[in-house]
Amino acid sequence: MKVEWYTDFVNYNYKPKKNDLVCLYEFKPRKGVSIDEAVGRIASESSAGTWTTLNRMPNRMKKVMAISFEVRNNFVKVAYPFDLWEPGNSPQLLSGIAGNIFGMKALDSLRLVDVSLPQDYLKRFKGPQFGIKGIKKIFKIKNRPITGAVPKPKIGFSAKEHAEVGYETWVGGFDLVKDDENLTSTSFNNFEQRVKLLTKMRQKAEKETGVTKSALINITGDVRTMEKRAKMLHNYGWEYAMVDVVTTGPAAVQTIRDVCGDYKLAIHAHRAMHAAFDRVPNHGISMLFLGKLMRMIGVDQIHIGTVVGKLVGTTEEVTNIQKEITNKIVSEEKDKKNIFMLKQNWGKLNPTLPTSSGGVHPGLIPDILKVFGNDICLLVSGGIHGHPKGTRSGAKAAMQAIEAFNKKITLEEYAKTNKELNEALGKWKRMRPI
Ligand code: RUB
Ligand code: CA
Repeated sequence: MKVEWYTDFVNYNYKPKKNDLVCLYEFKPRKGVSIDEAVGRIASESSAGTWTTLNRMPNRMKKVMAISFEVRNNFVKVAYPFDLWEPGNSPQLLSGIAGNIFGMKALDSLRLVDVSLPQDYLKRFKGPQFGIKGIKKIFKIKNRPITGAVPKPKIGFSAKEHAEVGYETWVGGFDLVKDDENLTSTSFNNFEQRVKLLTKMRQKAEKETGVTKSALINITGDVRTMEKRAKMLHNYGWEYAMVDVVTTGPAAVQTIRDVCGDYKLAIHAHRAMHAAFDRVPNHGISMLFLGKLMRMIGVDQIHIGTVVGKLVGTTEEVTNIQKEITNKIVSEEKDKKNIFMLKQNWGKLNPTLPTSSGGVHPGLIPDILKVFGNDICLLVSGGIHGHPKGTRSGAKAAMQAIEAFNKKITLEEYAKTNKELNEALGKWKRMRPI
């Protein structure tokens, strides 16, 4: 008697339909489990299967069964029928394609690499409210990155000290002052107080410099708290709300996207915790997927890495994420051994501005701009506050490094006539922190 029906979910002649959602997984079967059995399990457990054959099985069940249809080395493409998905429900998408399958005993490891989303599915999400053009318009910036810094250390300053460091950052030439991921509202640095003090300091900085300054203030908390905080930011005239999108989760981000739509606030997405599921190469969920999910839900900026800074992420990985969140049409990328990403048409959804951050200092800026170009939000924190002459000089040094790159002059040459850059290079040179 047949006990299992996993291979009913495999069909190598299947051609995906226009409205199928297609996932790319990297998989490693446990010893003794065949490829067909392995990929059948992936499709089954993420759609309409169970571990054993059943008595009641109407024929129309076939219409909601996912099909593993292409295997290449350790990669499999799985097609999911459109009807499986509730329109506009991002947590449900994860419960399916990124749910139980990671725990199956039949696989030693499994990684969700990418998903190709049909137009009709994407249509039910808002996507970024401002997009790259909209964000650049806030600051009237054309040919350079948007610059920002977190007061460092990342938590510990009072609201007053935080706003003072922020002021120095702004007058040094930076556009943004950013909260760090673990600063929300503490006994020593209360959210409301921080907002009020930053508002005052920004007025002063804008008056003195004559240009627009803004902040990425962290509203992270339970959803109701985030709503209140977003409202406060709106009332005080801010342009952005920052959210830790992994720790709060896609459902929360989706709600906050609606709230921020009403308040005309751009969303800055910090990705703290992403490395818990994307760092181990063959298991978990890729950063590419997270970036894609967040563009779909609608964040305006998201951290994607630096390549050269203190945190993990190779050039290939990071540039693929950049493509995914900024291009309208993305094509499949593969070589003889690996499939890196699937094709995607983003239709009318705005792009998300990549944010590059983590262990950056002026000496690394040319390397980063070489990889990303000028359409990024560049965060340099320790790398300005650790400047021998302090934050303001540090911000100047970073701005000088950007100028040097865009004028095609080496940092060392530019430093001859720019003393802040010279001092920064004296301390850090071109070091790559780990
Ligand atoms: C940067 C910092 C950010 C990380 C996040 O500080 O603490 O939270 O960059 O990492 P510093 P990522 O500039 O002093 O290193 O952007 O890779 O998610
Ligand atoms: Ca941080």
